[in-house]
Amino acid sequence: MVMSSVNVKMVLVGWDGWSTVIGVLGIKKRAQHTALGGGSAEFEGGDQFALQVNWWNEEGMQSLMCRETSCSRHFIVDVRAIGLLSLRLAMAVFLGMGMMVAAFRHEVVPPPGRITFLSVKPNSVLLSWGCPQGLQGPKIFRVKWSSSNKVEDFMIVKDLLRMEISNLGIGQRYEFSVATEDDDGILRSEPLAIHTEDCYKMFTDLTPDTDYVISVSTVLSNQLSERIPIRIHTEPCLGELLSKLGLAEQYENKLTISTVLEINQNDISGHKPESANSLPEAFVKRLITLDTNTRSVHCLSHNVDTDKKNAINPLDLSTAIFLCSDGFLQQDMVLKMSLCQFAVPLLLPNQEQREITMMLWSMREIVQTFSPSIQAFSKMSCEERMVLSDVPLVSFVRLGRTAFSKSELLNRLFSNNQHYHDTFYHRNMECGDVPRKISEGLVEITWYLPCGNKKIDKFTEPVAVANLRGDIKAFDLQFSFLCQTSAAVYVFCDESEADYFKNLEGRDVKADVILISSVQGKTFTLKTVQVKPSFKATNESQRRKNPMELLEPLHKSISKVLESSPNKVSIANMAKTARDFGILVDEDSDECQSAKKNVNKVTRYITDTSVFKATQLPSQGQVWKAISWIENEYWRLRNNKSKNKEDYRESLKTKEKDLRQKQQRFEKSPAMSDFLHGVVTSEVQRYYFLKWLEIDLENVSWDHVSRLQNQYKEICQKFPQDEEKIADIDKQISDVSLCLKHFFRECGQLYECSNSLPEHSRQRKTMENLPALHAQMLLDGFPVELVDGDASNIPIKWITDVLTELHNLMHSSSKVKVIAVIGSENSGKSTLLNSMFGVRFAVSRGRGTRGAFIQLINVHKDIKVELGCDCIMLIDTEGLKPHQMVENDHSHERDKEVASLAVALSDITIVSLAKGNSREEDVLEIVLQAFTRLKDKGEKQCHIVCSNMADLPAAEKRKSNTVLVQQLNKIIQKDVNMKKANITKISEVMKFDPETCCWNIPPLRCGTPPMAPVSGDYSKIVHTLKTRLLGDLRKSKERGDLTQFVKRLERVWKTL
Ligand SMILES: Nc1nc2c(ncn2[C@@H]2O[C@H](COP(=O)(O)OP(=O)(O)OP(=O)(O)O)[C@@H](O)[C@H]2O)c(=O)[nH]1
Ligand SMILES: [Mg+2]
Repeated sequence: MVMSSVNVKMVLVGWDGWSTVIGVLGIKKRAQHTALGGGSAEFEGGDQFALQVNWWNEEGMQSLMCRETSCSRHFIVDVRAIGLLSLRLAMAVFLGMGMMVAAFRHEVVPPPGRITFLSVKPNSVLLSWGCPQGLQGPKIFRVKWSSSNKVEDFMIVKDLLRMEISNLGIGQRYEFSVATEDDDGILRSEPLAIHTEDCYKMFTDLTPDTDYVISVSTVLSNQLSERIPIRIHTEPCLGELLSKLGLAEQYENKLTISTVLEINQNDISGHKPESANSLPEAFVKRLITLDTNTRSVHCLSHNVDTDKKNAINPLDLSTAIFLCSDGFLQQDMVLKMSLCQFAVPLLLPNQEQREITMMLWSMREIVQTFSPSIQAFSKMSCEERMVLSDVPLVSFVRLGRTAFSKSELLNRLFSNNQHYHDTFYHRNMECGDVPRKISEGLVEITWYLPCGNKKIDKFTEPVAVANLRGDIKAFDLQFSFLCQTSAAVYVFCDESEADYFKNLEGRDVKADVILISSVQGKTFTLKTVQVKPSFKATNESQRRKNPMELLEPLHKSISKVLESSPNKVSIANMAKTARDFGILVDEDSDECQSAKKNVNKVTRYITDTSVFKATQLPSQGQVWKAISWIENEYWRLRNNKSKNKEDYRESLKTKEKDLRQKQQRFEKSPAMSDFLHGVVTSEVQRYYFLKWLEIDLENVSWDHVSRLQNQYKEICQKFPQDEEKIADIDKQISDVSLCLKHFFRECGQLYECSNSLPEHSRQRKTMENLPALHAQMLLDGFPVELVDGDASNIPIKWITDVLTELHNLMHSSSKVKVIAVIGSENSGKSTLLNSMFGVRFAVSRGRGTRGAFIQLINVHKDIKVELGCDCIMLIDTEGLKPHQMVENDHSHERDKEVASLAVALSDITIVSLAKGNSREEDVLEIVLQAFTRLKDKGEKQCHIVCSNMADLPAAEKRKSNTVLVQQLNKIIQKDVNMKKANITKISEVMKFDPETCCWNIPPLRCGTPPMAPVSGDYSKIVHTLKTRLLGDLRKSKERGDLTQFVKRLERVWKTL
């Protein structure tokens, strides 16, 4: 029998009775059993054995006999107790007739790398050491020190590569050693000695982050020597910065999405931040509304050019906000940062706690579409969730200070030829040179992704780029982590400091290390570093006079790394390494992990999405569609062949009753039970659960849906007349798509069904809380489906109860004003609402919104009176398709009905047009018809936005507005129904001033995706539009609270 090599001192040997040897049962690390080597063995059971164990060590063969023990299937040899620290151990176990020979090797515990002192103070020392080579898994170190007067002490640390030893004697010599420990086997580093600082005076109660001058003179016989001054700057303190930013409370009670979405005075007035404590709000609001100038936010109260002391570095500001936000706001901010093409935090430092957190959860939502070189040829692109994507990482760090901006150089290096972009904030940007207080040690990440066009792409392969803020001497942990996870680490340093890299000799460095070495900031060279067997740097480029001249060799060097099938680790997999280094991972919280487990219970039922919907979400299937048809028919009487309306309606009612009974027979499915279980647990866990589910569902249906969406988009563009095909793909998309809305829909249907059950029935009781739960979700920023886009119907009982519960949750103060968007399909309606208000309506490339969704925004108490409401409801609707659909069930009229509903419910309607679209006129016709159905025609405020339009000079804009008004008037005059109603011009249909209500919205992105950021012009106009809309809302008359809203909703839907 052969035993594999083991790395422990305990061996568990097992056998069975007198004759059968069953071999080694296992290896036990920390045995709690009494060890045989100590003279006794622990056995369980009945038989008696005579037992002998032989082994060999450096001293020759040793043996141990054990007789008449009680029976066991195992016993334990404690190698440590026998004093064995040898390399080879062979063991024989004689058991009566049976004999077993086990041979195994014991490996040497590798010692830690070199010890260095990061700081030496009068009574403390900051010690760091290298990672033991080749040692996998958790690492335990024994740090020992002894002073010259023989005081000794030690500490055991786990998974850390540095520690601060305090309470040392002042001005004394200490010797330190660090040993890797595996159980009790230890191998120590070379000891290193140092003197703690001598002659000192401790000053306490100094102000953090302040300049002090301290001078010392010698006093001898009352004579004073010359003063020797020293200037010091006390360390900044996180608490102080948070107080300055007004975030002290949020460090414990985190900021949430719903609080930052709230509309307040600043939204109405558009005031710029006056003082530091309004900066966080301004930053987050700008960011979630995709403002590309977010990072340059500063207060008006001080001049950023002259008042550096009071100014705040944007990296400090964003770090503070991240430290004070909950996981969902962090995730939202990271998503918006990536859309703005800003680098996002990978390792977030918390200086106060001396903790570093890897922001894996925060990055989960980032999805990008790009074309690596293999696919560029076939014009195919891949759509990937970036944390799961195996993309090589190249990292950039610095040793000491650099005379130029590393981040600016990176921006140049990774900006496409087409468009320069400041992905990393750098010192030459607004407030970028303000000293950083809490963001030192931050590691940011971004991705360079090719679009497949050689003229545009800088690199033909995707690459992740990390940037460490601060000096690697002070942030050794981050540096070591990057050395382990990157394909290459580029280090900016001065030649005089190159010796520092000898440090790397004992370390586990997986990455290629390349120096961007300068000689006193005058000449610059690229050097490759060889660490093993000893440190050696070789020039890779010629000397250059200017760091920017290094761009070309750097580009070459990175391309070489990318071509050489480099080490590729997805961010999700990097989390393992992070944990080994003692770095926290944001996803490791109990709530997040339990939520994930609950999601797995739901998703285990999914193999095919359509089958899953049919079997696990049956209440919303064909039966609900049939009920919807009947409900709509009841009011609209489109198919009534018999003359008597009442008889017809009666027959419909009977059919509906039958169908409802059929629907009630569907039991709550196992997946739905698991879903409800996931949703009703604690509030924090609920949102983790929903987010995980959203992400997992997207991963499941991704390929199929996106393929169909691309087809849909292509056919709509190339063959708009092929309505049959368009309808077919549309149906396929709705069949295969599976997302959160389907689960919520099922909740609605289960609730509606349970409502017709007897009041005390168990099933009804279990559904009772669902409306309140959904009301809370609406308050917390989740959209709710108003019109079911597949069944073309509103589950009216469900919506009524959800909104009534919401009214109760708002303590009956739920006066609401409504902004709705309608218009051309795929014209950016959902994107527009999202960018204006920071909300999260579904956005997609092909077929996006179906039916209608609502989302709620709170109004701050200070402006409730001014705005005339307690909350604002946003309604996002399905795009209008003027083509005649082939179906004969009137569902093709759904989009028109939804548009009319939205217009009727709203106080302001935004009409979105895709300019240049051949169907523009048809869309306008549907819009005008929706307005003319209203009782209060001509009263409703309307804004028309034209997407993808460049901003025009004032005169041209006026001209184009006049053309639009003429076009609208022409449509009115042609329309038979409007003629009948004596309507002749636009002012009789809607409140619309062409001077102030026509908007040209520039293209969303600036350049070619995926590297194109959101355009600054887009965010500027969208921001102005939002301010205008809020101004209009203020003037619009009050229309009651949510209870009145639901009544209006029911009335309007029935009479459409
Ligand atoms: N070029 C360009 N693309 C945009 C603009 N606004 C949105 N998009 C993109 O166009 C796609 C569709 O945007 P959506 O906001 O879903 O459009 P929609 O009008 O809501 O679409 P439907 O709901 O399907 O009618 C998304 O990929 C957006 O990123 C824009 O102004 N210009
Ligand atoms: Mg949409």
